[in-house]
Amino acid sequence: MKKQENKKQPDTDKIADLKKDYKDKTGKPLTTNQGLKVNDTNNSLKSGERGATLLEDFLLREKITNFDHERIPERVVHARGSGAHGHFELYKSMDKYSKAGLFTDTNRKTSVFVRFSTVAGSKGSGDLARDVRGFAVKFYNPEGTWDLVGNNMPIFFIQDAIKFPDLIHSVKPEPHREIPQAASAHDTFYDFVSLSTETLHNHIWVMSDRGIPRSFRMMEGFGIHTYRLINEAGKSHFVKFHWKPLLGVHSVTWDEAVKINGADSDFHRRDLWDAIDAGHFPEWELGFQIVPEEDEHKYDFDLLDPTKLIPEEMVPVIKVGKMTLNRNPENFFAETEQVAFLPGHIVPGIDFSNDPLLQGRLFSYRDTQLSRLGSPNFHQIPINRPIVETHNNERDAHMQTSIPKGKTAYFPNSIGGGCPHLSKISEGAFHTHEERIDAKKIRTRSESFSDHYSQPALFYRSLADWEKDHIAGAYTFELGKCTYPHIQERMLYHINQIDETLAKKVAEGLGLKIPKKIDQPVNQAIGADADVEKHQPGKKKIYLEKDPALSQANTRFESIATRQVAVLVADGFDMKAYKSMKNALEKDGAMPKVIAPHGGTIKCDQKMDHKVDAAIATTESVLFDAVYIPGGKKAVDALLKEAKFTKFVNEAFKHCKAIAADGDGERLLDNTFVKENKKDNAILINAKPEAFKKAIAKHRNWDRMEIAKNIPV
Ligand code: HDE
Repeated sequence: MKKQENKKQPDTDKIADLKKDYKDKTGKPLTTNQGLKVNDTNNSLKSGERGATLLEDFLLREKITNFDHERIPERVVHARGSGAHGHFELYKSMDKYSKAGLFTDTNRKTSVFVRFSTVAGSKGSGDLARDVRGFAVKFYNPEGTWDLVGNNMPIFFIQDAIKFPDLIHSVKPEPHREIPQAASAHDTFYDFVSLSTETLHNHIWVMSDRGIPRSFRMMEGFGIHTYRLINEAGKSHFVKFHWKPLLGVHSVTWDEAVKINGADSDFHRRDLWDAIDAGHFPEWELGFQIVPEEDEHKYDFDLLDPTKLIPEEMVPVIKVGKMTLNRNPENFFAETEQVAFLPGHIVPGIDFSNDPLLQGRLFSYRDTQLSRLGSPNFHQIPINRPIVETHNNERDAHMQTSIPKGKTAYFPNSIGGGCPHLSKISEGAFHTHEERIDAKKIRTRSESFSDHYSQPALFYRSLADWEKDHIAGAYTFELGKCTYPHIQERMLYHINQIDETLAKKVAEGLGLKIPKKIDQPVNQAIGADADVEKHQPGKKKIYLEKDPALSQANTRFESIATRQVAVLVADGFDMKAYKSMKNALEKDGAMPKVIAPHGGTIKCDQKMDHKVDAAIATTESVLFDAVYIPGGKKAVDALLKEAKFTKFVNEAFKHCKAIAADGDGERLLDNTFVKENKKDNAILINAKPEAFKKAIAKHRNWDRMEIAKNIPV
């Protein structure tokens, strides 16, 4: 991740297009929407100084009417999100697999707009909910826009789109009292999950650290469904899309997540904005997992089943290019809120598979924009407008902003010279891959979709001990919030099918026994007339012992760029120690922030003033990745008088973060739980800044976990 000067970023094609709609009010007079200059926007027109307001007051009416209609419906799912602009560059031509311009032309800088989101919460909910994160990318191509609308987990909860309303109704706040907000830990969700065993794989991912990322910039992204790539010769390969963050995949702990939501519920939104604003542009590599058509049936799972991933051990990810996000939106509503992603937005060289979840999505995303953005003309909104001209015979409708010329709006025509005219495939027209189909029309689920325990078990087996421990904690917390013992037991039964040790731990936490069997059928994902026995999930299969790519223990740990380091100081702090640490951290892109007993400025031992970034009363330990105490006798005496500094360090220690202290700084550590644990690898006392940097790059010292659990903060 390179630090770059934000202002110097050249405009992408899409930014140049958006600039046509920028409105800059600097130095401009206030006018009505008709351009009339206004001399008073503070007083309405009245019948006398103390009289009633007059209906005539068009200024009042325009201002209030606009205000009354400011809100549009929030997204029915993924309501809370944050967006950014950037570009995608290809490493080398992938023409062997796809004829899409963005996968063949290495000279291209494809404009992108990305929106990250949580799923269940409303627009104003906290960023640190335990949830799936949306990872939606809009590629503005000269051949038309392609949307890759994915998540930060490689699989989904359900196998058929028709179940989506049920899934979402179960996780959203319960309908009678609209509780809880942005949380899956409640009765209806576990009722649904325990009766729909296809959900168990995505569910265990949500229970893992993937459900509480440290940053949007430190998440993987996945297209989830199997898609097709089509080359110039018309040959099709199956593909899964992956986004790999160059900063690695990192998460916070549940205790932090709960506290971050209170301390800064915009934590992820702010983190993305600030990083881009500071020139630390987040980057992801795009990867393909390619499966030749002839291998479609060679796996123990069905490629069309969106609850299954293809282990990277079986099909490696080929890195094909890099996406960089380097510009924040100008206006949240105009861009991030109004952007409309549709999996059906496709370009030649990419095509859909028959995944029944994807097929349903192809309907839903266009449909939902009609109530959210209000008109089939939503594609004319600047952020949604393709970078190429569009022409067809669709006409009129609400908020039509273009002025199509001519007499004809139908095809074929001769009056309009046959225009807009059709194009040949050789001229770039889209052509659906001609798949041979010989089948009955039937409402059912393929039996090949019935294996529901093998992949959650593979995921769990592939994790490090600390990750497994977090999962046990998450299940215990979530199921502990479920008030029906029969649902808790049903869940324990399923967890036991995934892993017996895990089930034992969770059962202990819940104070329940693991049932040997439960009321059949468990898989109610089938219709009333289906053969119930046939669709029961079979016992887990082990076709691969472990897939290292599934564990965050195997991610990248090289960089400390953008890591927030709290520097705890008071008047008289040791400037020499501070400067040398600050310079060393900043050299590698970390962001030291001065935290002091009060705001404004603070004096070092050289009597110089230093700007305070946050008064201790206004910030919390959970907002930082590491802590440094530069020392200075007078300063540390002052820090010891303020209990929140001690709490700050104890929390950082509990959350397994790197902590460094120089000189007198050690006295603050001696007032905390660090005192008994100075041999810890990520506790650095009078050590070289390099050692501290190494510890920060490791993200957390999970070896401390057992001690950390007993820290009562
Ligand atoms: Fe979505 N989803 N979804 N979803 N989804 C929406 O579209 C839907 C699914 C995803 O930042 C909605 O414009 C159905 C899978 C993201 O604007 C809606 C089904 C994946 C976003 C919708 C799914 C996603 C959405 C709500 C089951 C990962 C946010 C607003 C068939 C591959 C995009 C909107 C943004 C948003 C429907 C399942 C990802 C209602 C019916 C699987 C990232 O159309």
